[in-house]
Amino acid sequence: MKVLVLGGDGFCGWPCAVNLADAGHDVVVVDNLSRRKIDIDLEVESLTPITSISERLRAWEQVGGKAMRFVHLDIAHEYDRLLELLRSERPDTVVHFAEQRAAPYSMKSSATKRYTVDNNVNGTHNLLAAIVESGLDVHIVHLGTMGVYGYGSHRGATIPEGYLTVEVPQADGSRFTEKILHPTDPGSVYHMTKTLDQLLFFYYNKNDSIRVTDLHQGIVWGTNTALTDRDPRLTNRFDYDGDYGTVLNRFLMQAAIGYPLTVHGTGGQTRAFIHIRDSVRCVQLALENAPTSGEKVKIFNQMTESHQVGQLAQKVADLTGAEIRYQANPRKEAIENDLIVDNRCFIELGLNPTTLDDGLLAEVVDVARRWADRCDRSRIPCLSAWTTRQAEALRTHA
Ligand code: NAD
Ligand code: USQ
Repeated sequence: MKVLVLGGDGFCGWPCAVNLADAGHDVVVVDNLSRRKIDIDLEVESLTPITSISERLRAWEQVGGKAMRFVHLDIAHEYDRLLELLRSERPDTVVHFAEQRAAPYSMKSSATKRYTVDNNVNGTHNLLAAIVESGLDVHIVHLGTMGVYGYGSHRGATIPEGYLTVEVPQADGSRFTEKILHPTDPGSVYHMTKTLDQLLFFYYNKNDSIRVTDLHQGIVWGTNTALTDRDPRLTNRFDYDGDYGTVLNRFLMQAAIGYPLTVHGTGGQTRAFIHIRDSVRCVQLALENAPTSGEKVKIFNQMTESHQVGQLAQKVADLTGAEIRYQANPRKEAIENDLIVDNRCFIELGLNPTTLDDGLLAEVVDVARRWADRCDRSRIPCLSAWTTRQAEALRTHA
Protein backbone atom coordinates (compact mmCIF):
# COMPACT_ATOMS: atom_id res chain seq x y z
CA MET A 1 0.00 0.00 0.00
CA LYS A 2 1.08 3.59 -0.59
CA VAL A 3 0.93 5.37 2.80
CA LEU A 4 1.47 9.01 3.75
CA VAL A 5 2.45 9.30 7.42
CA LEU A 6 1.58 12.85 8.50
CA GLY A 7 3.58 13.73 11.62
CA GLY A 8 5.95 10.84 10.86
CA ASP A 9 8.89 12.52 12.62
CA GLY A 10 7.13 12.48 16.02
CA PHE A 11 7.15 10.15 19.01
CA CYS A 12 4.35 7.87 17.77
CA GLY A 13 4.79 8.63 14.05
CA TRP A 14 8.45 7.71 13.60
CA PRO A 15 8.26 4.11 14.92
CA CYS A 16 4.98 3.73 13.04
CA ALA A 17 6.56 4.83 9.75
CA VAL A 18 9.47 2.38 10.03
CA ASN A 19 7.09 -0.40 11.03
CA LEU A 20 4.89 0.20 7.98
CA ALA A 21 7.95 0.31 5.70
CA ASP A 22 9.18 -2.93 7.28
CA ALA A 23 5.79 -4.50 6.58
CA GLY A 24 6.37 -3.72 2.89
CA HIS A 25 4.28 -0.58 2.51
CA ASP A 26 5.49 2.32 0.38
CA VAL A 27 5.86 5.10 2.98
CA VAL A 28 6.19 8.87 2.58
CA VAL A 29 6.87 10.75 5.82
CA VAL A 30 5.26 14.21 5.90
CA ASP A 31 6.10 16.62 8.73
CA ASN A 32 6.69 20.34 9.26
CA LEU A 33 9.17 19.59 12.09
CA SER A 34 7.17 21.86 14.41
CA ARG A 35 7.74 19.52 17.35
CA ARG A 36 11.51 20.00 17.04
CA LYS A 37 10.96 23.78 16.83
CA ILE A 38 8.81 23.77 19.98
CA ASP A 39 11.70 22.06 21.80
CA ILE A 40 13.96 24.92 20.72
CA ASP A 41 11.40 27.51 21.91
CA LEU A 42 10.97 25.73 25.25
CA GLU A 43 14.76 25.30 25.58
CA VAL A 44 14.44 21.59 26.25
CA GLU A 45 15.49 18.46 24.36
CA SER A 46 14.37 14.87 24.08
CA LEU A 47 16.10 12.84 26.82
CA THR A 48 17.33 10.47 24.14
CA PRO A 49 19.50 12.13 21.47
CA ILE A 50 17.59 12.10 18.18
CA THR A 51 19.11 12.62 14.75
CA SER A 52 17.68 14.83 12.00
CA ILE A 53 14.95 13.39 9.80
CA SER A 54 17.34 13.00 6.84
CA GLU A 55 19.84 11.16 9.05
CA ARG A 56 17.04 8.93 10.32
CA LEU A 57 15.95 8.04 6.78
CA ARG A 58 19.55 7.41 5.66
CA ALA A 59 20.20 5.18 8.68
CA TRP A 60 16.99 3.27 8.04
CA GLU A 61 18.13 2.44 4.49
CA GLN A 62 21.64 1.55 5.71
CA VAL A 63 20.25 -1.04 8.12
CA GLY A 64 18.40 -2.58 5.20
CA GLY A 65 15.01 -0.93 5.63
CA LYS A 66 12.77 -0.20 2.66
CA ALA A 67 13.46 3.39 1.59
CA MET A 68 11.06 6.10 2.73
CA ARG A 69 10.82 9.64 1.36
CA PHE A 70 10.32 12.84 3.36
CA VAL A 71 8.18 15.84 2.47
CA HIS A 72 8.48 18.99 4.60
CA LEU A 73 4.94 20.34 4.66
CA ASP A 74 2.63 22.13 7.09
CA ILE A 75 -0.75 20.45 6.64
CA ALA A 76 -2.54 23.24 8.53
CA HIS A 77 -1.27 26.09 6.34
CA GLU A 78 -0.10 24.70 2.99
CA TYR A 79 -3.36 23.44 1.55
CA ASP A 80 -2.34 23.66 -2.11
CA ARG A 81 0.84 21.67 -1.54
CA LEU A 82 -1.10 19.08 0.45
CA LEU A 83 -3.60 18.68 -2.40
CA GLU A 84 -0.75 18.43 -4.92
CA LEU A 85 0.94 15.79 -2.76
CA LEU A 86 -2.24 13.71 -2.68
CA ARG A 87 -2.65 14.04 -6.45
CA SER A 88 0.95 13.07 -7.18
CA GLU A 89 1.31 10.26 -4.63
CA ARG A 90 -2.24 8.85 -4.87
CA PRO A 91 -1.99 7.17 -1.43
CA ASP A 92 -4.25 4.31 -0.35
CA THR A 93 -3.99 5.46 3.27
CA VAL A 94 -3.05 8.62 5.13
CA VAL A 95 -2.05 8.06 8.76
CA HIS A 96 -2.62 11.36 10.56
CA PHE A 97 -0.42 12.05 13.63
CA ALA A 98 0.28 15.70 12.71
CA GLU A 99 -1.13 17.66 15.64
CA GLN A 100 0.07 19.60 18.67
CA ARG A 101 -0.42 16.84 21.20
CA ALA A 102 0.46 18.11 24.68
CA ALA A 103 -2.36 19.19 27.00
CA PRO A 104 -0.07 21.29 29.29
CA TYR A 105 1.47 23.05 26.27
CA SER A 106 -2.01 23.82 24.96
CA MET A 107 -2.90 25.42 28.33
CA LYS A 108 0.25 27.53 28.75
CA SER A 109 -1.06 30.80 27.33
CA SER A 110 -3.65 32.20 24.97
CA ALA A 111 -0.97 32.00 22.26
CA THR A 112 -0.50 28.22 22.72
CA LYS A 113 -4.27 27.68 22.99
CA ARG A 114 -4.78 29.49 19.70
CA TYR A 115 -1.86 27.72 18.05
CA THR A 116 -3.19 24.31 19.12
CA VAL A 117 -6.70 24.99 17.80
CA ASP A 118 -5.43 26.54 14.57
CA ASN A 119 -2.90 23.78 13.91
CA ASN A 120 -5.02 20.78 14.84
CA VAL A 121 -8.44 21.75 13.52
CA ASN A 122 -7.15 23.32 10.29
CA GLY A 123 -4.78 20.42 9.68
CA THR A 124 -7.52 17.83 9.97
CA HIS A 125 -9.99 19.90 7.96
CA ASN A 126 -7.42 20.59 5.22
CA LEU A 127 -6.78 16.88 4.90
CA LEU A 128 -10.49 16.09 4.56
CA ALA A 129 -11.16 18.92 2.09
CA ALA A 130 -8.09 17.99 0.02
CA ILE A 131 -9.16 14.35 -0.19
CA VAL A 132 -12.60 15.43 -1.44
CA GLU A 133 -11.05 17.85 -3.96
CA SER A 134 -8.60 15.21 -5.19
CA GLY A 135 -11.45 12.81 -5.94
CA LEU A 136 -9.31 9.96 -4.56
CA ASP A 137 -10.62 7.15 -2.36
CA VAL A 138 -8.21 7.49 0.57
CA HIS A 139 -8.57 5.83 3.97
CA ILE A 140 -7.66 8.17 6.86
CA VAL A 141 -6.27 6.55 10.01
CA HIS A 142 -6.35 9.29 12.63
CA LEU A 143 -4.72 9.31 16.04
CA GLY A 144 -7.37 10.58 18.40
CA THR A 145 -7.41 10.28 22.16
CA MET A 146 -9.20 8.46 24.98
CA GLY A 147 -9.57 11.96 26.46
CA VAL A 148 -12.49 12.74 24.12
CA TYR A 149 -14.75 10.69 26.42
CA GLY A 150 -13.72 12.69 29.49
CA TYR A 151 -12.83 11.44 32.93
CA GLY A 152 -15.12 11.39 35.89
CA SER A 153 -18.68 10.92 34.71
CA HIS A 154 -18.90 7.26 33.78
CA ARG A 155 -19.74 5.97 37.26
CA GLY A 156 -18.73 2.39 36.64
CA ALA A 157 -20.07 2.17 33.08
CA THR A 158 -17.88 0.70 30.34
CA ILE A 159 -16.77 3.19 27.68
CA PRO A 160 -17.79 1.78 24.30
CA GLU A 161 -15.76 2.13 21.10
CA GLY A 162 -16.96 5.53 19.95
CA TYR A 163 -20.70 5.06 19.76
CA LEU A 164 -23.35 4.90 22.43
CA THR A 165 -26.80 3.41 22.11
CA VAL A 166 -29.27 5.70 23.86
CA GLU A 167 -32.99 5.50 24.58
CA VAL A 168 -34.81 8.82 24.33
CA PRO A 169 -38.04 9.08 26.36
CA GLN A 170 -40.92 10.92 24.60
CA ALA A 171 -43.71 13.01 26.14
CA ASP A 172 -46.26 10.26 25.36
CA GLY A 173 -44.24 7.71 27.34
CA SER A 174 -42.82 5.96 24.27
CA ARG A 175 -39.06 5.69 23.69
CA PHE A 176 -36.84 5.57 20.65
CA THR A 177 -33.39 4.09 20.39
CA GLU A 178 -30.50 5.79 18.64
CA LYS A 179 -26.81 5.05 18.14
CA ILE A 180 -24.93 8.34 18.61
CA LEU A 181 -21.31 9.46 18.86
CA HIS A 182 -20.34 9.13 22.51
CA PRO A 183 -20.74 12.56 24.14
CA THR A 184 -17.47 14.44 24.48
CA ASP A 185 -16.03 15.94 27.64
CA PRO A 186 -12.56 17.36 26.90
CA GLY A 187 -10.20 18.19 29.76
CA SER A 188 -7.91 20.68 27.97
CA VAL A 189 -7.79 22.82 24.83
CA TYR A 190 -5.71 20.07 23.22
CA HIS A 191 -8.29 17.40 24.07
CA MET A 192 -11.01 19.74 22.79
CA THR A 193 -9.36 19.84 19.36
CA LYS A 194 -9.64 16.05 19.23
CA THR A 195 -13.38 16.25 19.92
CA LEU A 196 -13.65 18.77 17.04
CA ASP A 197 -11.69 16.37 14.79
CA GLN A 198 -14.25 13.73 15.63
CA LEU A 199 -17.11 15.93 14.35
CA LEU A 200 -15.17 16.79 11.19
CA PHE A 201 -14.78 13.07 10.47
CA PHE A 202 -18.45 12.43 11.18
CA TYR A 203 -19.51 15.16 8.74
CA TYR A 204 -17.14 14.31 5.86
CA ASN A 205 -17.93 10.63 6.23
CA LYS A 206 -21.65 11.38 5.97
CA ASN A 207 -21.39 13.98 3.19
CA ASP A 208 -18.54 12.68 1.04
CA SER A 209 -18.24 9.04 2.12
CA ILE A 210 -14.65 9.58 3.25
CA ARG A 211 -13.40 6.39 4.89
CA VAL A 212 -12.01 7.07 8.35
CA THR A 213 -10.68 5.03 11.26
CA ASP A 214 -10.35 7.19 14.39
CA LEU A 215 -8.10 5.64 17.03
CA HIS A 216 -8.92 6.82 20.53
CA GLN A 217 -5.49 6.23 21.95
CA GLY A 218 -4.51 6.19 25.63
CA ILE A 219 -1.22 7.51 27.05
CA VAL A 220 1.69 5.98 25.17
CA TRP A 221 4.68 4.83 27.22
CA GLY A 222 8.06 3.31 26.36
CA THR A 223 10.52 4.65 23.81
CA ASN A 224 11.81 2.29 21.18
CA THR A 225 10.49 -0.61 19.16
CA ALA A 226 12.59 -3.50 17.90
CA LEU A 227 13.06 -1.57 14.63
CA THR A 228 14.11 1.81 16.10
CA ASP A 229 16.49 -0.17 18.35
CA ARG A 230 18.38 -1.40 15.29
CA ASP A 231 20.68 1.61 15.14
CA PRO A 232 21.30 4.56 17.51
CA ARG A 233 20.49 6.95 14.66
CA LEU A 234 16.94 5.54 14.60
CA THR A 235 16.33 6.22 18.32
CA ASN A 236 12.91 7.58 19.16
CA ARG A 237 12.33 10.76 21.17
CA PHE A 238 11.70 10.67 24.94
CA ASP A 239 9.85 13.69 26.33
CA TYR A 240 10.28 14.25 30.05
CA ASP A 241 9.65 17.97 30.57
CA GLY A 242 6.61 19.43 32.33
CA ASP A 243 4.88 20.30 29.06
CA TYR A 244 5.45 17.28 26.82
CA GLY A 245 6.46 14.45 29.16
CA THR A 246 3.59 12.04 29.85
CA VAL A 247 2.98 10.58 33.25
CA LEU A 248 4.42 7.05 33.16
CA ASN A 249 7.54 7.90 31.14
CA ARG A 250 8.06 10.86 33.49
CA PHE A 251 7.83 8.66 36.59
CA LEU A 252 10.27 6.12 35.12
CA MET A 253 12.72 8.83 34.15
CA GLN A 254 12.36 10.59 37.52
CA ALA A 255 13.10 7.28 39.26
CA ALA A 256 16.18 6.82 37.07
CA ILE A 257 17.69 10.18 38.07
CA GLY A 258 16.64 10.15 41.73
CA TYR A 259 13.95 12.84 41.43
CA PRO A 260 10.82 12.37 43.58
CA LEU A 261 7.87 11.14 41.52
CA THR A 262 5.55 14.06 40.72
CA VAL A 263 2.00 12.89 41.50
CA HIS A 264 -0.61 15.59 40.85
CA GLY A 265 -3.23 15.96 43.58
CA THR A 266 -4.21 12.73 45.29
CA GLY A 267 -3.13 10.53 42.38
CA GLY A 268 -6.69 9.23 42.12
CA GLN A 269 -6.89 10.01 38.39
CA THR A 270 -7.29 6.86 36.31
CA ARG A 271 -6.01 6.89 32.73
CA ALA A 272 -5.66 4.41 29.87
CA PHE A 273 -2.20 3.28 28.70
CA ILE A 274 -0.59 1.56 25.75
CA HIS A 275 3.04 0.67 25.04
CA ILE A 276 4.64 2.22 21.96
CA ARG A 277 5.10 -1.27 20.44
CA ASP A 278 1.37 -1.95 20.68
CA SER A 279 0.55 1.54 19.39
CA VAL A 280 2.58 0.84 16.26
CA ARG A 281 0.95 -2.57 15.82
CA CYS A 282 -2.55 -1.09 16.23
CA VAL A 283 -1.96 1.49 13.50
CA GLN A 284 -0.87 -1.29 11.15
CA LEU A 285 -3.94 -3.37 12.04
CA ALA A 286 -6.21 -0.36 11.43
CA LEU A 287 -4.57 0.36 8.09
CA GLU A 288 -4.87 -3.24 6.93
CA ASN A 289 -8.53 -3.52 8.05
CA ALA A 290 -9.98 -0.42 6.43
CA PRO A 291 -13.68 0.45 6.50
CA THR A 292 -15.54 -0.35 3.31
CA SER A 293 -17.06 2.30 1.08
CA GLY A 294 -20.14 3.81 2.74
CA GLU A 295 -19.23 2.47 6.20
CA LYS A 296 -19.51 5.00 9.03
CA VAL A 297 -16.38 6.19 10.86
CA LYS A 298 -14.71 3.23 12.60
CA ILE A 299 -13.70 4.11 16.14
CA PHE A 300 -11.30 1.89 18.09
CA ASN A 301 -10.20 2.38 21.69
CA GLN A 302 -6.45 2.04 21.31
CA MET A 303 -5.42 1.18 24.86
CA THR A 304 -4.46 -1.98 26.67
CA GLU A 305 -4.85 -1.22 30.39
CA SER A 306 -6.06 1.41 32.87
CA HIS A 307 -4.21 2.54 35.99
CA GLN A 308 -4.58 5.11 38.71
CA VAL A 309 -1.74 7.63 38.64
CA GLY A 310 -0.96 7.19 42.35
CA GLN A 311 -0.85 3.41 41.99
CA LEU A 312 1.48 3.75 39.01
CA ALA A 313 3.79 5.91 41.09
CA GLN A 314 3.73 3.24 43.81
CA LYS A 315 4.55 0.54 41.27
CA VAL A 316 7.52 2.55 39.97
CA ALA A 317 8.62 3.27 43.57
CA ASP A 318 8.45 -0.47 44.41
CA LEU A 319 10.55 -1.28 41.34
CA THR A 320 13.19 1.40 41.85
CA GLY A 321 13.04 2.61 45.46
CA ALA A 322 12.01 6.11 44.31
CA GLU A 323 10.34 8.59 46.66
CA ILE A 324 6.82 9.86 45.82
CA ARG A 325 5.95 13.54 46.24
CA TYR A 326 2.31 14.65 46.01
CA GLN A 327 1.95 18.08 44.43
CA ALA A 328 -0.72 20.73 43.92
CA ASN A 329 -2.49 19.74 40.70
CA PRO A 330 -1.86 22.25 37.88
CA ARG A 331 -4.88 20.80 36.04
CA LYS A 332 -8.58 21.26 36.57
CA GLU A 333 -9.58 17.57 36.56
CA ALA A 334 -11.58 15.12 38.66
CA ILE A 335 -9.75 14.20 41.87
CA GLU A 336 -10.63 10.58 41.30
CA ASN A 337 -12.31 8.61 38.51
CA ASP A 338 -12.85 5.08 37.35
CA LEU A 339 -12.14 4.02 33.78
CA ILE A 340 -13.47 0.82 32.28
CA VAL A 341 -12.83 0.65 28.57
CA ASP A 342 -14.04 -1.66 25.83
CA ASN A 343 -11.08 -2.42 23.53
CA ARG A 344 -12.43 -5.53 21.84
CA CYS A 345 -11.93 -4.28 18.27
CA PHE A 346 -8.13 -4.53 18.40
CA ILE A 347 -8.14 -7.72 20.47
CA GLU A 348 -10.40 -9.33 17.85
CA LEU A 349 -8.00 -8.16 15.12
CA GLY A 350 -5.21 -10.05 16.89
CA LEU A 351 -3.55 -7.51 19.21
CA ASN A 352 -1.67 -9.31 21.97
CA PRO A 353 -1.33 -6.56 24.61
CA THR A 354 2.00 -5.72 26.19
CA THR A 355 1.39 -5.03 29.87
CA LEU A 356 3.20 -3.03 32.52
CA ASP A 357 4.53 -6.18 34.14
CA ASP A 358 6.50 -7.37 31.13
CA GLY A 359 9.85 -6.02 32.27
CA LEU A 360 9.44 -3.07 29.94
CA LEU A 361 9.19 -0.67 32.88
CA ALA A 362 12.74 -1.59 33.79
CA GLU A 363 13.78 -1.12 30.17
CA VAL A 364 12.54 2.50 30.19
CA VAL A 365 14.39 3.13 33.47
CA ASP A 366 17.55 1.79 31.79
CA VAL A 367 17.09 4.09 28.79
CA ALA A 368 16.55 7.06 31.13
CA ARG A 369 19.61 6.17 33.28
CA ARG A 370 21.74 5.96 30.18
CA TRP A 371 20.85 9.52 29.17
CA ALA A 372 20.46 10.98 32.69
CA ASP A 373 23.16 13.59 32.09
CA ARG A 374 21.03 15.10 29.29
CA CYS A 375 18.22 15.86 31.73
CA ASP A 376 17.63 19.46 32.79
CA ARG A 377 16.03 18.97 36.22
CA SER A 378 14.65 22.51 36.20
CA ARG A 379 12.36 21.49 33.32
CA ILE A 380 10.69 18.63 35.19
CA PRO A 381 7.98 20.52 37.15
CA CYS A 382 4.62 20.96 35.41
CA LEU A 383 4.08 24.72 35.55
CA SER A 384 1.32 25.12 32.99
CA ALA A 385 -1.80 25.83 35.08
CA TRP A 386 -5.32 25.25 33.74
CA THR A 387 -6.84 28.32 35.48
CA THR A 388 -5.69 31.18 37.70
CA ARG A 389 -6.94 29.14 40.66
CA GLN A 390 -4.56 26.27 39.82
CA ALA A 391 -1.76 28.79 39.18
CA GLU A 392 -2.33 30.23 42.66
CA ALA A 393 -2.23 26.73 44.21
CA LEU A 394 1.07 26.02 42.42
CA ARG A 395 2.55 29.27 43.79
CA THR A 396 1.31 28.55 47.34
CA HIS A 397 2.67 24.99 47.39
CA ALA A 398 5.94 25.74 45.57
P1 NAD B 1 4.60 14.43 18.54
O1 NAD B 1 4.44 15.88 18.86
O2 NAD B 1 5.83 13.73 18.97
O3 NAD B 1 4.43 14.21 16.97
C1 NAD B 1 3.57 14.97 16.16
C2 NAD B 1 4.31 15.25 14.85
O4 NAD B 1 3.45 15.99 13.99
C3 NAD B 1 5.57 16.09 15.07
O5 NAD B 1 6.66 15.50 14.40
C4 NAD B 1 5.21 17.46 14.50
O6 NAD B 1 6.32 18.13 13.96
C5 NAD B 1 4.17 17.09 13.43
N1 NAD B 1 3.20 18.14 13.13
C6 NAD B 1 2.45 18.86 14.02
N2 NAD B 1 1.69 19.74 13.36
C7 NAD B 1 1.94 19.59 12.03
C8 NAD B 1 1.48 20.23 10.86
N3 NAD B 1 0.61 21.23 10.91
N4 NAD B 1 1.95 19.80 9.66
C9 NAD B 1 2.85 18.80 9.60
N5 NAD B 1 3.35 18.16 10.67
C10 NAD B 1 2.90 18.57 11.88
O7 NAD B 1 3.31 13.70 19.13
P2 NAD B 1 3.03 12.13 19.30
O8 NAD B 1 3.18 11.80 20.71
O9 NAD B 1 3.78 11.39 18.27
O10 NAD B 1 1.48 12.10 18.94
C11 NAD B 1 1.05 11.84 17.61
C12 NAD B 1 -0.46 11.82 17.57
O11 NAD B 1 -0.95 10.81 18.46
C13 NAD B 1 -1.09 13.13 18.03
O12 NAD B 1 -2.17 13.47 17.20
C14 NAD B 1 -1.56 12.84 19.43
O13 NAD B 1 -2.67 13.61 19.74
C15 NAD B 1 -1.88 11.36 19.37
N6 NAD B 1 -1.73 10.71 20.68
C16 NAD B 1 -0.51 10.69 21.34
C17 NAD B 1 -0.42 10.07 22.59
C18 NAD B 1 0.86 10.05 23.39
O14 NAD B 1 0.84 9.58 24.54
N7 NAD B 1 1.99 10.51 22.85
C19 NAD B 1 -1.55 9.46 23.13
C20 NAD B 1 -2.76 9.49 22.45
C21 NAD B 1 -2.83 10.11 21.22
N1 USQ C 1 0.20 13.61 35.90
C1 USQ C 1 0.79 13.50 37.15
N2 USQ C 1 2.11 13.78 37.25
C2 USQ C 1 2.88 14.16 36.18
C3 USQ C 1 2.28 14.25 34.92
C4 USQ C 1 0.93 13.98 34.80
O1 USQ C 1 0.14 13.16 38.15
O2 USQ C 1 4.07 14.39 36.38
C5 USQ C 1 -1.24 13.30 35.76
C6 USQ C 1 -2.05 14.40 35.10
O3 USQ C 1 -2.51 15.35 36.05
C7 USQ C 1 -3.18 13.60 34.44
C8 USQ C 1 -2.53 12.28 34.08
O4 USQ C 1 -1.33 12.20 34.88
O5 USQ C 1 -4.17 13.32 35.38
C9 USQ C 1 -2.17 12.11 32.64
O6 USQ C 1 -1.33 13.17 32.21
P1 USQ C 1 -0.38 12.99 30.91
O7 USQ C 1 0.37 14.25 30.71
O8 USQ C 1 0.38 11.74 31.04
O9 USQ C 1 -1.46 12.73 29.74
P2 USQ C 1 -2.44 13.70 28.97
O10 USQ C 1 -2.27 15.11 29.31
O11 USQ C 1 -3.81 13.14 29.10
O12 USQ C 1 -1.97 13.56 27.45
C10 USQ C 1 -1.32 12.41 26.92
C11 USQ C 1 -0.78 12.79 25.55
C12 USQ C 1 -1.94 13.15 24.62
C13 USQ C 1 -2.93 12.01 24.59
C14 USQ C 1 -3.40 11.62 25.97
C15 USQ C 1 -4.19 10.33 25.97
O13 USQ C 1 0.14 13.89 25.67
O14 USQ C 1 -1.44 13.42 23.32
O15 USQ C 1 -4.05 12.36 23.82
O16 USQ C 1 -2.23 11.34 26.80
S1 USQ C 1 -5.43 10.31 27.20
O17 USQ C 1 -4.83 10.66 28.51
O18 USQ C 1 -5.95 8.96 27.23
O19 USQ C 1 -6.43 11.29 26.87
